[in-house]
This record gives sequence, structure tokens and C-alpha cells, in this order.
Amino acid sequence: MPATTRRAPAKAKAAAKAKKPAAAAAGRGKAAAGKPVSGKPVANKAAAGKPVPGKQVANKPVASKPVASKPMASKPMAKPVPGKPVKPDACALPPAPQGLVRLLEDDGTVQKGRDPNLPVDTLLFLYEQMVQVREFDRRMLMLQRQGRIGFYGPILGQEAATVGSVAALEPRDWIFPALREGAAAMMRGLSLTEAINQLIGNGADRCKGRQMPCHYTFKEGNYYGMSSVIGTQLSHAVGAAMAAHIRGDDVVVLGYLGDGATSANDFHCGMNFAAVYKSPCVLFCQNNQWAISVPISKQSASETLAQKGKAYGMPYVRVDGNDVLAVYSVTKAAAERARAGHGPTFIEAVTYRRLGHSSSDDPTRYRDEAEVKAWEKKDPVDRFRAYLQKRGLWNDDKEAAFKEDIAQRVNAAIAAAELNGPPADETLVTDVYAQVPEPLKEQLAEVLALEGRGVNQGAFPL
Ligand SMILES: Cc1ncc(C[n+]2csc(CCOP(=O)(O)OP(=O)(O)O)c2C)c(N)n1
Ligand SMILES: [Mg+2]
Repeated sequence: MPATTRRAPAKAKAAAKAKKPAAAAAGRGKAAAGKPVSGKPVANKAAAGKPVPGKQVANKPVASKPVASKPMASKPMAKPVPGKPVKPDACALPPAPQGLVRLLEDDGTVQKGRDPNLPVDTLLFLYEQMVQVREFDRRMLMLQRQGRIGFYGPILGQEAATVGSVAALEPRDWIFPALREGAAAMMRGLSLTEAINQLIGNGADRCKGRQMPCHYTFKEGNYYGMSSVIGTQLSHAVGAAMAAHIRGDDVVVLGYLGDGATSANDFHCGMNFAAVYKSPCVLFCQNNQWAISVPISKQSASETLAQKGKAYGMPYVRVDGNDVLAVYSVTKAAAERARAGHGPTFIEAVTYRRLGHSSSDDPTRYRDEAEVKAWEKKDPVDRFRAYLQKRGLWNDDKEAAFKEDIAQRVNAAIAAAELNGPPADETLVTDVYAQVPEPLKEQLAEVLALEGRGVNQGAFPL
């Protein structure tokens, strides 16, 4: 957690609270003024058929109206005593697991009486971030195909789920990403150049080229480094939120996972700890229908992923992950709930991974292209742009100028990142050992000698 908030006296804390990082100023602070929409799902008639035991039922998104939010009782969270669970609060679990919270129709029409009326700068910030990550993705895949980066994991189709949920947090809140939330780091201020440095693994990369591409770290933006090991970040997220609470930090943690991660041990461990200890966190599952080549129908026999929250005793919400307003609203409500001391919420965002799992994958080998085409029609960026246009906040001229601007930003970032050379050989052992072992010192000296740099230039400790 940021040192500024650690055990600070009340006055200093209030001052720190008022001070927001510049990177966050573009909408998130003001977004708090927007009317949050309850994450309470309603019954989904179309999905109400009882599942036949042993028969897999596909999780199909079905439109249904969200229920208006109830004011949340704000009571201080009980101090958790290790080993002693905190008493459950009065927050009732939502009754029906199948409902899908949705505010925007596919054509961008907002459901009657359901516009959360977010401030204009928040709406434009959401759109800008969605378009920017889409362009970034497109260009990074091209760089990978040209051999300029080694690997890339695209998020095409999932922009609303990531951008909408991150934007619903306060800047002091922490993010524990899964595989496809790199945009979250950029929303918190990681520059495009820094992101590309990481993808290249060059000398300016914070990870010094030791991590796989897309594994950004950004501590200043309260963004935890992503782990490839599926699900492990959940127990970390839940534990970090508990630690923040014990220290008295006013911090909520947003922990992400994919549908595939719901089969991982850490998911169950994290969910259980979160609910029992009322960890102030939001666990956000991007159900993009696929875990590499495994479809959701083979991943889980549950009718929905959202309902898994019920088993652990925490509120759960199923939201249309391609509807940025709905994602923002349910995440905002869940974060406020956690902040008020009522514990975690489990969110399932129903979305779709339109490209391969990564640049190494060929999805045409295992899935029907008709499915991809059907999801293209539910595009989250097009849907939100149509909403903005209907509200008179956007038009074709703005779109053209904006796209040009973003393309230039990405171009400039690529050019700047490619100027950086590779990490120095010394970084093979930097930060790894307090005392570098003799055999490694010898090996490094050999490498440096090969470069003609002499055996003594790599001074230890590095
Ligand atoms: C513990 C573990 N098991 C298996 C893998 C291999 N693996 C990498 S990504 C992935 C699928 C993840 O699917 P999901 O959680 O749905 O996330 P998505 O890729 O769809 O965003 C798997 C199985 C891994 N990285 N870690
Ligand atoms: Mg998945």
C-alpha cells in the first residue's frame, strides 16, 4: 500500500484522500458522483430451465433489467481477529443467480430510466480508454507478427469489462490483474512507451526482460504484477485487502480472474477467505467463454459462474461485460459495499475473447467462426459509441480526429521504446541475490569477457 496512507494520523489521511494522482484525474475522481446502479440481478426467464444433471448448459447472455439500487448502510467494518470470523452483516444475498445486469442495448440505446447519468468527462474517459487499448492491441499484434516482440495476449472484445471496472475504483484502490487487464495499468498512468518496453523486454523495462510480455508491473499505480499461474492472484488480492483493512487504510482491492480460473484451487481459497473475513475486495471474473481451447461448457457445470459466490456466502452479480455502463455501475456498487465494511462481492462479466488466447494460438482449430461473428455484433466499443452519439457527445468528426490522435500516440510510443537497447548482462543477477554466489559471478565474468568488457567491469554487489 502507498506509504502515505500507512498508519497515518486522521488529519494526514484526510489530506492524502483529497490528493489524487494526476493520472487518475481524467474522470475517475468525478465518477464517484455518478449514480451507482445496484448489482442485484433479476430472474432470467430464458435461463430458468432446470439443468439436467451431467448435461452441460451453455451460459448465454440474456438481457434483463437491473433492479434499482438500495442505499447501502454505512457501518464501520469490525476489526477481524485472526481465526475468528467477523459476523455476517445484514446485506442479503441476491435471490436469483441467472439474471444479467444490462443497461445498454446492442444499438446503444439505454434502457428506460436506467441511465446512470455519469459525468460527461467520465463517459469520454471510458470511451477513450476502450479505443486506446483496442488500437494498442492491434498494433502490438502486428509487432509480434513482424518479430519485434515475442508474444502478445490480446483483449479484443473485452475492453468494456476491463475499462468499466477499473474506472469504478478510487485511485488509492489496488488492482490485482489476471491475464487481460494490461489496460488497467495504463489507466493508472503506465505510459504506452513503458508498456512497450515491457513487451520488448528491453533495458528500460521495469522487469529487466525477465517476465513474459504483457506481465506489466506498476506499483505507483497500485497495480500488482500479473502472474501467469492461473488464479494465484486471488488469494493475494483477498489477503492484501485484509491487510489494508487491518492497517486502517481506506483501500478496496479489485482482483480479476478468467472463467478458467474458477477451476483453480486458489479461486476457492480466495473466495472462502474473502467471505469469511469480509475482506474489502471485489472479485471480478471475465467470463470470455474460453480458457485457451476449453469452452465454458466444459469448464463448469454450474448454470452461471456468478452463482459460485452464493456457495461461499457472498453477494454475486452477473453483468453484461460488453456494456461498459453496466460494468461500471455494478463494480462501483460492489466497491462501495466493500468500502463500507460489508465485505466482498463476486462479479461475473459475460463477454467474449474474439481473438486467439495469445499470439501463439490459432482458435480456428477448436471453435466455430460463426460464434465469433455473432459476438462481433455485440461489440462493446461500437455499442458505447452509439450511446455517446445518441446523447450528442460524439460524432464522426470527433471519431476521426480521436482515432488519428491515438494512432499517433501508439506510433510515438513504439518509436521511443525501440530506441532502448537490451538489458545489461549484469541484470542476470541484479536483484536476485543479496550475495551473488561465486559460480554465478564467474559465469557473468565470462559473459562480460565475451563482450570484451573485461572481467572486473561487473562490480559486485550489483
Ligand atoms: C495453474 C495453471 N494451469 C494452467 C496454466 C496454462 N494456462 C494459461 S492461460 C490458461 C487459460 C486461462 O483461461 P481463463 O482463466 O479463462 O483466462 P483467459 O485466458 O480466458 O483470459 C491456462 C490453462 C497456467 N498458466 N497456470
Ligand atoms: Mg477465459
